[in-house]
Amino acid sequence: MRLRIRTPFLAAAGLAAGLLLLTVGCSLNIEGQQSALDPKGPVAKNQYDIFMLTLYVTTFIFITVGGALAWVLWKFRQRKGDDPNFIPPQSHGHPMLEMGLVIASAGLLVIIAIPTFGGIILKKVVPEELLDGAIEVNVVGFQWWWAFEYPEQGFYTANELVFPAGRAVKINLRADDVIHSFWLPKLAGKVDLIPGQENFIWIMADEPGYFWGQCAEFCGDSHAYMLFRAIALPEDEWEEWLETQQRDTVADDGSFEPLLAREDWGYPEDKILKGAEVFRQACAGCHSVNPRIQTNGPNLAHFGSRTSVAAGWYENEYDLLYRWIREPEKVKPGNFMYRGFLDRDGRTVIMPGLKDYDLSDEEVHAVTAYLYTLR
Ligand code: HEC
Ligand SMILES: [Cu+2]
Repeated sequence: MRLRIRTPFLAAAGLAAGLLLLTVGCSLNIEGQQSALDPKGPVAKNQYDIFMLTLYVTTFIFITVGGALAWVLWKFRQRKGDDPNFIPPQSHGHPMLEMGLVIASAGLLVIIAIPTFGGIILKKVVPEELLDGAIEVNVVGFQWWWAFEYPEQGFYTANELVFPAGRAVKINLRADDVIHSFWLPKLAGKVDLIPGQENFIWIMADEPGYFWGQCAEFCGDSHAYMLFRAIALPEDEWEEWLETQQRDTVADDGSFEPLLAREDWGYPEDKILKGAEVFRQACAGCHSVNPRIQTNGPNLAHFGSRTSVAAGWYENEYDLLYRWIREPEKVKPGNFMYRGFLDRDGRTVIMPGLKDYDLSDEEVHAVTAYLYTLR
């Protein structure tokens, strides 16, 4: 008898524990790259505090309700010699107890609601004392990458959001194709980018740091590969970065020749010049290398100094960049590199003549090396 009850129970408990382990995700490391439990700025800290408060309140409810249930089950269990047909005296309601439970539940909800509303207001409005020195960035989400515009300085970049540590960053969130969601787990919670609607969030990093971001709203084939990086710099490096980003990186005579001094090219001259030619023919239709112009693909003006490739999916290393340019389809299924882009009605616009481009390995090597001269 005993065995018969215990075996299925243990099996179910084991299964539940196993499923739980599977569903908690890939990492139990609280300091992991995409951990929201390791806040590094005021907005994330506020959201973390609300999360912990909610966790405490719900743990309290779980223990009291679960404890009461377990106690009742134990106290009124059937004992040896009990008459199975015995019906205990019936009661119908207990107004004091019921009122008490309603009031207690409402009270717990209020405890959670007050800081939650505070948090909603906080993330929408930069506090007065942080307005001084705040910077502004326009973010547009695309399938499956991010365009970052610095409107005050008038330049664009992609997939890496750079900003000064210790200052508020006002982020205007837009989308043209489908709904995306901007999520920097260590700096701030998710806010959607919705076509036709203007959303806003602000972030701040307490210290300089390197952060991992992710699109957090399912947006099609390669949604899971729609990452980005955020880099909080010390003040002097930020000023330097700003200045560099606004500089041109290629000659404006249509040759796409890098402006970087030849001795710094790091590759044979003919290779780079060939790369420039490949870029002009096969890439420039979608990618601008002018920091002041945004086209259909990520702006590549200063790509050589970026740390990641393919919207934060790869590190920016030669072999990985080569692989991306050689076969982007294998890296990010369904992505629009070489395929065109989605227009406002969701139709794929194929760039004219694109399909005819079949680059040789040598050409891909040339253009890969070329991209590293754009700094
Ligand atoms: C039809 C338009 C189109 C053409 C042509 C095109 N690309 Fe792209 N490219 C894109 C799009 C769109 C993305 C973003 C893909 C993604 O991450 O989902 C991209 C991404 C990239 C990236 C990664 C950028 C980043 O910040 O992560 C690099 C590098 C790149 N392309 C290089 C090239 C090179 C080199 C060529 C020419 C051989 C080329 N592209 C041709 C549209 C194009
Ligand atoms: Cu997305």
